Amino acid sequence: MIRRNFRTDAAAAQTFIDGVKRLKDPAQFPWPGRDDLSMYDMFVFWHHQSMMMMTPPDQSDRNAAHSGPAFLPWHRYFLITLEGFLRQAVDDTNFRIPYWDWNADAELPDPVTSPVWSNANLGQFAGADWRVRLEMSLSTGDLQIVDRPLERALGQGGRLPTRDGVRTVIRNQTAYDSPPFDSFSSDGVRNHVEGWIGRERIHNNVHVWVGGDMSLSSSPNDPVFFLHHCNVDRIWAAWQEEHPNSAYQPDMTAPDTLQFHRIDDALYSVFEDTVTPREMVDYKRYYEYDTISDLTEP
Ligand SMILES: [Cu+2]
Repeated sequence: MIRRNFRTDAAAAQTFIDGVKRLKDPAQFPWPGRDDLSMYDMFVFWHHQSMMMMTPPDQSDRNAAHSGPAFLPWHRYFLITLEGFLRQAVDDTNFRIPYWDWNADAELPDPVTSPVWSNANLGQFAGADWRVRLEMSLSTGDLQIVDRPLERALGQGGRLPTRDGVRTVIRNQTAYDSPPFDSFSSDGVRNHVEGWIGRERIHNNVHVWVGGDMSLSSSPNDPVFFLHHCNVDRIWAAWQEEHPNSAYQPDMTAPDTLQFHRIDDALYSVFEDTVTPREMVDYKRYYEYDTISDLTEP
């Protein structure tokens, strides 16, 4: 039950690639009630919907899965759910999503030349076979049906975060989050890792660096979304190991305006199940990482 390094573990990388291709196929994994769409496309819909749900509705910063405390547990839940479908797709109960260690690519003279983007790896998803079927409309913001290849703009904007920068955030941020629990002024590891404050702009910067479909609310169209968020989750895991006495915030004494983000609130889901941030804290119930020491050593 180990999440491994996509860059150095060819078997984990290939199994991930095989799995997402099967999950993307409406014949193998149909999205019930939606003609010609697959369960993979359902994850694109779910992510987009989370961004459309402002929490609370009278502001435009915090939504059900971003710019607030639930950012880390919501994406952990999102990945665990996809991981379950991938296990079915590849028929391997031990399979776990690999992570993209973009700190390693940041050290290359030109990160675009990373093996991650070779045609044997993620480069193949920018070809004719992988189709984007749902995308965020740039004019209305709504989700619309399309049929086109994936778009990327590697390295044309943004910057891959440095390992030193990530280590500094993990070491220095002692709180999980802090009032007002938004993107503008909250201190704590969540806002630094999400990338609204600090020098590295960790999670956001990688979305911008990949560009194209990764810069939209329909960003899970690019399979690298899941490898990227696996590494974001690994940073949270490393921080949890470094700060075992720092609790998730906020608890249930926070006002209703923080619904979807308090520790025992249901995370926004398209499924019937009720999963809370508290249930996402102990990730070792689901998986472990092959290493986190690269993020915690001085
Ligand atoms: Cu997201």
